[in-house]
Amino acid sequence: MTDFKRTLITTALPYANGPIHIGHLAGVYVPADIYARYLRLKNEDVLMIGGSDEHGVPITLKAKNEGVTPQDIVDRYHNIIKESFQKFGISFDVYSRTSSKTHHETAAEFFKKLYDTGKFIEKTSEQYYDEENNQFLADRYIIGTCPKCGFEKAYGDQCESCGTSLSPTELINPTSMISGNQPVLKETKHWYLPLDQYETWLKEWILEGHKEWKPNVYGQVKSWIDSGLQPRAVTRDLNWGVPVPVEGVEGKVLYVWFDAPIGYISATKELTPKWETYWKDPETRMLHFIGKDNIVFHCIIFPTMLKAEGTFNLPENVPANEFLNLENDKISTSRNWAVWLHEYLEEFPGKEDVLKYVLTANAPETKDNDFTWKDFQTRNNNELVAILGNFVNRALVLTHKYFDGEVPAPGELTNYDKETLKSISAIKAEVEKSLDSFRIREALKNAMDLARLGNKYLADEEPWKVYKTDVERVKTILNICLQISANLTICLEPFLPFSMERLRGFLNFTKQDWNKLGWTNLIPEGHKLNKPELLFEKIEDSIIELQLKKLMDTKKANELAEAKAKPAKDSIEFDDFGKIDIRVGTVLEAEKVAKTKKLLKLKIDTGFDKRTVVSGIAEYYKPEDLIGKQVSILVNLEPKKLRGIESQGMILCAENADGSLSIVEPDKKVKSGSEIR
Ligand code: B3M
Ligand code: ZN
Repeated sequence: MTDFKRTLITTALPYANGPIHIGHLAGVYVPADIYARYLRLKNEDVLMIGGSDEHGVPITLKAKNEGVTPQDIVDRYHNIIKESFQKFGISFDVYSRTSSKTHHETAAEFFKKLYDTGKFIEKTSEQYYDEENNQFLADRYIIGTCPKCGFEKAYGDQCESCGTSLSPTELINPTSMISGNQPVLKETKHWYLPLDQYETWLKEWILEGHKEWKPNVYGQVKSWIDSGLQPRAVTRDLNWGVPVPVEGVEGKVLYVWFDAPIGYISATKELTPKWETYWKDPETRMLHFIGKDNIVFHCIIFPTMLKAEGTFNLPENVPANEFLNLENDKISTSRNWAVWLHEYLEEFPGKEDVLKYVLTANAPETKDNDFTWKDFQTRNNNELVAILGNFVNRALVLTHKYFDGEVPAPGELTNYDKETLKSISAIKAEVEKSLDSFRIREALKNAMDLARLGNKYLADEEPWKVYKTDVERVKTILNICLQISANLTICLEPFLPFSMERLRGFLNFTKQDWNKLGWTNLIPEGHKLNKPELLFEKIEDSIIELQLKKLMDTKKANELAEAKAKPAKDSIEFDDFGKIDIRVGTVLEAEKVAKTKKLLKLKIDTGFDKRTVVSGIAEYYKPEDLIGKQVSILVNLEPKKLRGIESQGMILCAENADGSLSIVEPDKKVKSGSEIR
């Protein structure tokens, strides 16, 4: 393996058409951040690159739906995303955006070089065109039925139901997302990257040369290559994006997946004049942190672009993650099924690290995983509070109690003391081994072993008991506990940066390099500690219930929105309808029927009599709110006894998709007894 001098970490550029959720965090930003912080602690030369992906059809469609410009949309979400990342402590060295001038220039230049050196093939093909709007329909501008699974809302580039990637002409019953019309086929010219010509090289470079890549990444790449690569269009007929930099070409832009990864280059350019060192010096190691849906773009298409250009480095590793689900359901922006970062930050102030911890402990590294609020609570209460927080708190509080907050001098060490101290270095080695192979979840577990070690040592040694008989021994025990605490501030720094900063505050201790992890005299005797506070707080059931309720409300709203109206019943003769006598009545009295949940007893003025009706609307109306209200009442329905009360007719209600009832009321007040027909 090459010895690298520096590392360039790129993180998938989120689309600026919605805020960040826990799926993005767990898949990309939290692991990348941990890794970057780890390298920085080791004083390595590292850059972490991020930015918003501001092109692509979903953004233009959202703008259209809202009646605003695409620029309005990306400005809005870029700002939300950038701010939430910053508050959450994702330590980008630069967070840029692909609508920037530098990016437009960089992407255009990149395309131009491939164009000028004949790396593309030009092809004219028939593509769908919306005649009403005079526009070609790229990717998501077109929906239809998936030829593979029959899903009716498959996009022109992919079916989200079965995951198949599609081309628009494969869709059955294609429909334009703009006009709703059936589109027509029309000829258009585009530039293609001939991936097929790079197949042999890709096989050598990845399948032979990078067998160390994660099995989920390697496997996906292999199956793409094995099924044969096709030339891929890198331009689109659109007016939002980087214009195709070819003389005389108009109304065409670079395909979003062509320009977006170049965004990593543009962002580096914006950050440092030394950007070329990070992109072209073979002693720089490039890592792409992404989610699994981006694997083909980062392992096949972008590397092929870089190879075709010829002067850039290729990625050394692509530690892609699988997906995170939420409470057993796929996270979805459009269905609002997510925990949104900006909302979390508001609802859980000061608990940034808790979310980082849970997302790492439960990271979808090898398979899809589930985030549940119950697990969030359990990990906080049983791990962060009960193990880490509890240990450092007792070490600090006891030192204040017995030794006035001064680090006591250790006496002679027992074998157990020595072994405990030796374990710190062993833990360091484990954390490194895991982090170096991108097993971030395992690394967190290794790092937490240090807190477990301290907790166990303290519980075994019981200084609060020993103090009564042997104060000197207590000095040694607490010194060791404080050395472990100081080591924790290094060991957990990449994972829990805000909490470790606070812990350093309690210890009155400055930030140390990673290489000091394992030192057993980090804090000298006589060193004065500060007064501690609790490092983590318990999360109560009520907080979790509130979050679950929020999700239940979303679920209900989605069910309502997705519910389909029942088809119409068989037709009837007009005479049949004529038999039904529906009148407007006015409610005179209303009361609950004793011992029932659903029933109300109503006295109704029908215009020609006053009668009693029992109605199952008690869950939706309070009796007092009904008095004086006009209702529709079926008056020639055979009377029926309900709970011993004779009901003389039926109040008509609309039944919503969720089963709730709403009284059908005349639009204007009319005379009681008016016929409804
Ligand atoms: N914006 C897709 C995504 O967010 C895309 C990533 C670009 S990385 C260069 O999943
Ligand atoms: Zn499908």
